[in-house]
Amino acid sequence: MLDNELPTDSLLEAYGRMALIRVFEERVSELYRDGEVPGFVHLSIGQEASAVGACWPLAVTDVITSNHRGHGHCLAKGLPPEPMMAELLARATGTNRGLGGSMHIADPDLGIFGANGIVAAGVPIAGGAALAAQLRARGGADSGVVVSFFGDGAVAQGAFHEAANLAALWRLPMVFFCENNGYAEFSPIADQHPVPMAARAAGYGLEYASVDGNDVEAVIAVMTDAVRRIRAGAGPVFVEATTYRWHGHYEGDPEKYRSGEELAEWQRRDPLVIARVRLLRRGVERDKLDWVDAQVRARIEAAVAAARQAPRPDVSVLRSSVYAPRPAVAEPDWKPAPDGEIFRTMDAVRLALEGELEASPEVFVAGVDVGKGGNVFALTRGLYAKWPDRLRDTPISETAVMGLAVGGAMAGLTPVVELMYLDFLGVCFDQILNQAAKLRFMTGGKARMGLVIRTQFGGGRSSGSQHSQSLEALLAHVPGLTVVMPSTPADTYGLLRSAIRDPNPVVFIENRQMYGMKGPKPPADYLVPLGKAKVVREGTDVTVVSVSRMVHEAVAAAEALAPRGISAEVIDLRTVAPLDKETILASLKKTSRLLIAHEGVTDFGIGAEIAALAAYDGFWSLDAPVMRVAPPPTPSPYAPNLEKRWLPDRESIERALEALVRV
Ligand SMILES: Cc1ncc(C[n+]2csc(CCOP(=O)(O)OP(=O)(O)O)c2C)c(N)n1
Ligand SMILES: [Mg+2]
Repeated sequence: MLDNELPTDSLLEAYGRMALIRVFEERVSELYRDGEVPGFVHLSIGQEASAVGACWPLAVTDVITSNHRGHGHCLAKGLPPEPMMAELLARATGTNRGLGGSMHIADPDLGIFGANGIVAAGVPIAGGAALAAQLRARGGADSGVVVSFFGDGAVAQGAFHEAANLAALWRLPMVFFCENNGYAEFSPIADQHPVPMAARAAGYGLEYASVDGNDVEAVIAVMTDAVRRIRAGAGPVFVEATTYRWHGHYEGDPEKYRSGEELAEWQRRDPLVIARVRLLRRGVERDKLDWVDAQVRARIEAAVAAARQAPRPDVSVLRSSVYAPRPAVAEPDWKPAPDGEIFRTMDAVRLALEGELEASPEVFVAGVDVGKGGNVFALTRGLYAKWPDRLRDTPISETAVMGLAVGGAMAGLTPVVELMYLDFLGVCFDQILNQAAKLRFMTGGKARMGLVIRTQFGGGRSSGSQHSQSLEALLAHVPGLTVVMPSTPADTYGLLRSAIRDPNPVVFIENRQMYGMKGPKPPADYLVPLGKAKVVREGTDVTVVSVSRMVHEAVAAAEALAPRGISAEVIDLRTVAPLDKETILASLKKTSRLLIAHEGVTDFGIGAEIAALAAYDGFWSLDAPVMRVAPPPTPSPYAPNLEKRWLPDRESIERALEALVRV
């Protein structure tokens, strides 16, 4: 018996699983050609042994992440073909309720954290799932394991690099499973990578194993060994499975980049034929194998027939899938006592984190210097000493950090990750824009995505164009995100605690100019509802809508105008998105005039959205044009005199209000 050799009944089982993938995808190819499957389809025919072998040692509770070529991975992990076929036919009964399609098949309950339309995006998400497994094992020997599937092309992505570095550093329980099929889209591997995969793995300190990806017994042997050792506490492993896809990169690919001979060569190494020949040699009757094939065919035909009969998704699924229902939080009726305790915004952040870390063992905090370093603004000081395993200092790898949040949330943790400056959004935007914001939607509401990204911004101290930006509009434009910008220490505390308890991805944006600001300290159980604005100053002549530090400038402007007989009402949005339209419209009805003041540049900023709300829903209330006070559309300048001109303040708001009430 060879080292790799499986018991015959196990090899027969593996053969059946490969046949299921083959027949499923052959049928999908036909349905795509006939126009029954819309969108993009990438088939893995020829690669079945790597999918089946990689998932072989996994339990339901273990996790995989996949890529655009993910049908085989999902079936091998245990997803039944019936809901998957229904998904491809865009039916309500599909795995993702018709909101995902081929590139986004997922079922978190089966440990399938998703195929993914963004190359390499699943790898940092796998890191988050692996952190969850590591935290839950608490140093014990029987850890859950995560297998991240990706192609040779994905190894050139930054997301891969950050995730590999972090996993090796933290010894996360995961397998980097590279299906090297020789091509990334149309480009051969030699045009993509200057060094072999083994050299890359060594560069990260990852253990490396290569395997014939068309030999299911060989893949099972390598993976069984790797997974056993990882469960026992060994670090992550990079497995390179050499294989080949028979179909084009996508269905319809003209395949100009490869020869018929090359394809024929690989087809002679068909993973199903290899397994079949071995089974025959080991005495399994040909009839038995034909029976397995016939069973698989019948099952797939029935899946197609059922999917065709199934209803199309109802339009209501669109709205219901974006946000998870928020827990009811009432507006607090706390009134600070005149001689009550005072605290600073920075204390509010620390105390809110401390409260939530104490309240739930599922909460963890990760980011650059948030642990031992206590954060660059000293916001998390002291927390690491209490929870060394849940305060995680990370390398400067913001994509990997956001992946920890996405994968951790899907695995049921409550991640609170830090983006040191809001400006650094650019280096990790995919994990926020395409993963955190969309995975609940694309899984038809199934994926848990309760996470918080804490960050800060704040112009006015010559921090320059790359450390000052108020980018809330960029985030508010993305359906699925909740964007919070508190303006007081008490709100910071109450909103941050609510954000951590919220089942949606929340970007929590603090203003660093206010970290030292003092204000009344609310009781420990103080919560402020998300999505609710607050009238912070009542008035009758004009409404000012503002957010974050600009609220204080707006209130100061309103106070300055009061002696001149101008009564301005000031609304603090607190949550930018979703926007509290009711509070704005109710105020507008009273005052008939609207000014919006914010720190993000004027053009395409949140003021434009609020102006559109007023122009349509508030049209009959308006007695004057809507005005905006916000910086001009240039990056923020360094020179203090220029920045002072650039940034709105109480004087510019006051001037605008005076002009507006005269219209
Ligand atoms: C970030 C990103 N860049 C480019 C693409 C377009 N694209 C989709 S798959 C692919 C090739 C991926 O190659 P590989 O990782 O080797 O996987 P394979 O297709 O060979 O299975 C490309 C370029 C994408 N979806 N995402
Ligand atoms: Mg490839």
